[in-house]
Amino acid sequence: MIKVITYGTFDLFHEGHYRLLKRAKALGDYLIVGVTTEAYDIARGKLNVIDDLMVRIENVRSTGFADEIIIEETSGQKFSDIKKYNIDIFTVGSDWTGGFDYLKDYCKVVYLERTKNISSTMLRETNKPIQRIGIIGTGRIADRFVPEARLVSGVSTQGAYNPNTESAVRFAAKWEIEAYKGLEDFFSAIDVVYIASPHETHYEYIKASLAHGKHVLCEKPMALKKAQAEEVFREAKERGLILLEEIKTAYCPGFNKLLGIACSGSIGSIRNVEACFTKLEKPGTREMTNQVYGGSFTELGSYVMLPVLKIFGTAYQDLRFDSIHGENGLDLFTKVSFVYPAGIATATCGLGVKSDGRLLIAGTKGYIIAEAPWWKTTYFEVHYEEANRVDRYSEIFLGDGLRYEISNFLYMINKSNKDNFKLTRGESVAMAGIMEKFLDQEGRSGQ
Ligand code: C2G
Repeated sequence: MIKVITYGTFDLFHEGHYRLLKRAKALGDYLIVGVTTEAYDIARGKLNVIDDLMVRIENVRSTGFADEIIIEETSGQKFSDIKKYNIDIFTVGSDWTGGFDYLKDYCKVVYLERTKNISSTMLRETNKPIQRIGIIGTGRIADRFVPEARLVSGVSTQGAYNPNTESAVRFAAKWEIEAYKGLEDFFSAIDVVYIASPHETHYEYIKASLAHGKHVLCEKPMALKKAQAEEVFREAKERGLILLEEIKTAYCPGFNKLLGIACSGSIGSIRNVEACFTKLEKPGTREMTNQVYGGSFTELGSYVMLPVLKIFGTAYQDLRFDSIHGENGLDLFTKVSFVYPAGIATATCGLGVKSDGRLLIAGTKGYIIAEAPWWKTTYFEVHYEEANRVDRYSEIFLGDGLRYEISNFLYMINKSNKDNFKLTRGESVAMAGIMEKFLDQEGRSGQ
């Protein structure tokens, strides 16, 4: 008798799960299915699991493919289950290809092709809150997005569009999703859009997505002109759609904890914010060569403006930019100085100058310090006048962190909650306005 084992969360049970179980059963004579517990999903960084464990077990049972159902509670369990149940074949979907090769010493490991299409008929009929994501732009950030999206229950990455079809096809093959050659085909196959194309194309893609009735999650900087940001938010509101700017820091738990403490009064009234983020970039990249939209501020400015706007708001009295430029005229290092009625702030970023990337928030009773990479906040300290009095805070930051914003986006869609306090429309509009002022000063206003 050939014994097969597979594992999964099986949340919002869909045809991808059904087809996986059917083929797993066909690999042998006896199929054991391990269903993950809530605690294990939390531990392995899977967010937003909706169905209760009992519901998920019942959904697996009702397929009729499982001869035995067990629960998966810990990360080392697969190894011991294989021995305990005398397993011949371990199988899982191909989105995990390579991930379980370590089990090959103990049994055969088979990766079954992931189901690319979750049909709209099924979603309509079962009323499942699964959002099929379409990605516009297939570069480096999109590559980070797909594995993160797999760890958020309730979304399924359906496909990608890039006017450079070759790039879309390569990307889709890598992630086992569809590639769409035309935008119309793309929009008709998906429910929500993630825009990860070059900065200057965001505005047009947002407009097109909204016009097709799609909710939008757009990479930073969402817009490079204030009026454009206002226009797309107005458009989204009129159509009852969610439009959210992606700045991963804004959605991560550690940064939100830090803001909560900063604003709680424990360091008194806040008078100064200094945020710095530098990342040495190789010559020849888009960031270092695009004469209109490249440079450090368009690339990293959103991160460093974020804590300033979060703490002092968008009503600054004065703003000043100072930059160091490279030979091609692009800013290699930029410092923005803000003046507010009750405080001052600097937001510094660089692609060609390395500095101490830290976030410092100073108040009348103490200060908060978060070292680099504070934009993925996992640890910060609160210091007071008495040098030996230090409060220390830690928080998790899972993977590349994009799962937090995907989860937030999904929450807003499912709860029809158009107001996102983690990054408000007003803050996104203010950032677009500052980008616009900067590009004007640099003499590269673009479209
Ligand atoms: N699956 C699939 N096609 C999809 C979605 C999922 O073939 N469109 C497969 C997955 O590859 C997995 C199974 O269905 O084999 C269950 O998927 P999930 O519930 O998302 O569980 P997962 O997070 O993949 O758990 O220990 C847990 C396992 O390692 C996998």
